[in-house]
Amino acid sequence: MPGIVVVGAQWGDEGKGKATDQLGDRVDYCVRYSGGNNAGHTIVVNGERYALHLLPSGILNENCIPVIGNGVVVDLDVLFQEMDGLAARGVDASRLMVSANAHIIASYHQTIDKVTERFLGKAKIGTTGRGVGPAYADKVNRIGLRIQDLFDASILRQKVEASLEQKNHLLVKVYNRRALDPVQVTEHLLSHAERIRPHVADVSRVLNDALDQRRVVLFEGAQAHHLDVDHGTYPYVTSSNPIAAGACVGAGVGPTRIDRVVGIAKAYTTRVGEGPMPTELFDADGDRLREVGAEFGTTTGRKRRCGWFDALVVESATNANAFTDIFLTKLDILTGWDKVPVCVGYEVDGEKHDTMPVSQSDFHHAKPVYEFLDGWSEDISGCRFFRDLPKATQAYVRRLEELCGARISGIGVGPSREQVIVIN
Ligand code: 2SA
Ligand code: GDP
Ligand code: MG
Repeated sequence: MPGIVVVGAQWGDEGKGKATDQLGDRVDYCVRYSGGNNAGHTIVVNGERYALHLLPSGILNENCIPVIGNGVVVDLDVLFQEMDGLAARGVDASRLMVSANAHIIASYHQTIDKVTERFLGKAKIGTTGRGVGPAYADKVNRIGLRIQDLFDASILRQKVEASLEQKNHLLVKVYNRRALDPVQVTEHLLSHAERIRPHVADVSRVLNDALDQRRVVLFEGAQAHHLDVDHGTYPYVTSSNPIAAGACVGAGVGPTRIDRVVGIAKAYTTRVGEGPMPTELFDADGDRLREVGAEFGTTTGRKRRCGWFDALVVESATNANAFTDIFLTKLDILTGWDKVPVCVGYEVDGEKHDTMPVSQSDFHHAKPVYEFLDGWSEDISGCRFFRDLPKATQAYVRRLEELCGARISGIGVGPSREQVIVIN
């Protein structure tokens, strides 16, 4: 099973970092293929917590080569801070490989991200403010900066000037801000050139050669299916393709290379930022899920919106990503409820739906139809086999499996590396 993709099945923060790490020492290459430092992947090893934003989670396994693919947008300041932070904790990041075609997040992308959100007011997306959307916009607009441009100062200068000509106009005339200085921006970017140079590689060739040799390559999705710019709840999405197919585009491997697609689903639902979420709870139950589940943004610290498991949301991700199996996380957080509601349908303006509606307006009005499953009171965080789980917990897992359309192959019962149940 050499080509494996890990994809969030909901709106992110399902525990992809932990699930990726859990595949651990069997993985030779761990590849980020989309997004940027908007991501926040948390891994707990021997009681130590690591929050990774740009580096692939495989960095924590010393036999694994971490790779940043062409589909990622890279803020070099953040990348080096993250590498230095890990080095200070004894984690060596020197084997990192970065695609020459990956795009760069420059300081002006962050500025534009923040002022646009402020300008949008109530219509805002709720971005992480890391400059991710504007960097992808420049990529598609063909005025982006690539890692390889750092090695040609005159090209870089021209590109920054061209890009800032437009942006300064917008900043000064529309947003009433100061213009940004292209010379300063270019000099700052060039100051990173020599440090990144030894990491730059032909990632597509490296990965295809590795797959030819039956090495295990794990493509680590950031964000999630429903934040995908094509398949998510547009416009309340991120600006890249986190879905499984995005791994091929964002790393340079063909679809025939992918053998397994693991959907990561939380045992309930969370979302951060704006956009529809039918099972969102606005009452004490929602607060309880947030407190017990520690549902606060790994990157921004924002409160995550919390609600019950929405089977239609995960089933739709199973459909578009062809999950071979699902890893169900944070099941331990559901301990202590008499009944656990699971959304099995929607009512939209009097009409019943058993799959996610095609129209986004309908999804905004969708009222969840719940099935109430029996809860359990036992602490399950020490369980390591499916048979150790209380009967009601087993029934909850089996029902989710039925509703989501893919086999559940693993369960998270706590944040630590070893708090996992593998189901064969
Ligand atoms: P952006 O910044 O342009 O990608 O924001 C667009 C939308 O995508 C959402 N988004 C995320 N949702 C969940 N988790 C993310 N990572 C961090 C985390 C988020 C944080 O791990 O907790 O710390 O707040 C992430 N990144 C982007 C975002 O909320 C917008 O809805
Ligand atoms: P990611 O973006 O999908 O990697 O997820 P985040 O790291 O943003 O958020 C998931 C959070 O849940 C992190 O704090 C993890 O340490 C934690 N976590 C992951 N799996 C489990 C689990 O099975 N149980 C519990 N209690 N916490 C978990
Ligand atoms: Mg996260």
